[in-house]
Amino acid sequence: MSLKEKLAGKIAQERPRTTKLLKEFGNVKIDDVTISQTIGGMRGIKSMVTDISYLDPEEGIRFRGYTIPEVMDKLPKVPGAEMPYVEGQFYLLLTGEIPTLEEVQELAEELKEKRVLPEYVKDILRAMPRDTHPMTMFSAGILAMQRESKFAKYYNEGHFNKNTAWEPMFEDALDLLAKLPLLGAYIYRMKYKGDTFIPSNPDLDLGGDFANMMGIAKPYDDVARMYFILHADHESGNVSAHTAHLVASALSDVYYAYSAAMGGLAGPLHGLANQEVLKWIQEMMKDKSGGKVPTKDELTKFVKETLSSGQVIPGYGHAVLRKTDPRYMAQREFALTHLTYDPTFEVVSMLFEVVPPVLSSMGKVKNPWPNVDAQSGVIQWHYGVVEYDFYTVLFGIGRALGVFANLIWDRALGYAIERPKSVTTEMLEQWATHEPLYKQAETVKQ
Ligand code: HAX
Repeated sequence: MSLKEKLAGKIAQERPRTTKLLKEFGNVKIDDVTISQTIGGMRGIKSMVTDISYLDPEEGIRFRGYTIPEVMDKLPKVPGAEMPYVEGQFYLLLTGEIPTLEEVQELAEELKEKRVLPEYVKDILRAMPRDTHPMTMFSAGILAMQRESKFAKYYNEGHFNKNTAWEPMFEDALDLLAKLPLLGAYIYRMKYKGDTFIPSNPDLDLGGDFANMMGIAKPYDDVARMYFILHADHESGNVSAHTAHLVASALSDVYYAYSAAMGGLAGPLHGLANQEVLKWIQEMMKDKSGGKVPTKDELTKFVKETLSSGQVIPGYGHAVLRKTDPRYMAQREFALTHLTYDPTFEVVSMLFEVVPPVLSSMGKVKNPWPNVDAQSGVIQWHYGVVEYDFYTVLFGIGRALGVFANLIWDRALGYAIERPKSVTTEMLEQWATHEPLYKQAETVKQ
């Protein structure tokens, strides 16, 4: 059975659950909202639905109910490799089922047929100044391909129907997923490797082919697979996933939604933190410890200096997590096994000891522990990807797996256009002091 046929069966099973909740229980209250949540980035407000992944503050992420070690153990492995197929993670996120090797290979073959980066995308990238950030190029490349959208065509030709709208979304998702590694590798080789390109190899899986096109030898293929699988999803409220959901809720297609999401991922408080971590460590080693691994005291002093200059410690803290990110631990485990002596990894490990007590002593940081970004850059650096402003592009390729699965399900379950309500500062002041809200009506009228 093809992935699309399997998904069609799952959608038919799931639709009545959503319909029943809406029709019979639509008025059941699930949350209250405080002023600090409203001003403070809607933190913790339960207002989105997804079955693709769930982030428990203490335990970390589960993909379709599976922990990271379970996913790594259960997903079919690429023959001869340590890590599973990235394609298998997409299959799992989309269907909730661990695929068989045969099912993954069928999907991998389907994606291989779509592995072509249009020439006009290359022309657009080449027309951009070379000092453009790779995330800007990545987002622009995705947006440029919007003309290929099967969903936009289906809608424009007047075929829109709530029952079938997920199908062209599915097609767009597969088309774009197959092209993202090509787009990323093209940007990398154009920007940093003197316009020398390595063609895609149809014998390789998605992760293996990405390593091939980057021009990096084994075990970078496994690094790529691990990286894409770990970054696939982090439930729906994070900036990139939420942006994609919001944009697609206006019946925009996958290309528009994902290009917009990449603008959010490029922010230093979100995906760009992985580049910030490496930059921060390298600058510290250069300026403070003569290029050597600093002592624990030197490192503590540097962490405190960073904080007193008003900056955050990149790679530490999280809006939902309250423990060390299991994505950090998975990468740390890989680094402990594979990275023979690496001074940057030694500093990353020292930071794991030094930073949490310093952040805790500030009294306001809710989570002093490392997140995924504290560890990912050092592995890339070790295998030769020393251009750290490229790291968020890698995150962008991986994040597509979860975001695309969500966008397909959003359409399948007919989720509505997003339109939360805003209030004025004056209204908040009235609520705060329990004064009557007589002015509210007037403000709304204006
Ligand atoms: N260093 C210094 N201060 C920090 C901090 C850190 N790593 N993490 C939180 N704080 C501060 C906040 O800035 C905030 O200070 P103010 O009240 O003065 O504004 C206070 O502690 C409370 O913040 P919080 O409730 O603990 O955290 P938030 O939910 O507001 O923010 C962030 C979560 C991830 C944005 C935050 O921890 C941060 O800026 N971390 C560093 C950047 C980073 O690593 N980002 C990547 C996160 C993972 C991710 O999305 N990857 O893509």
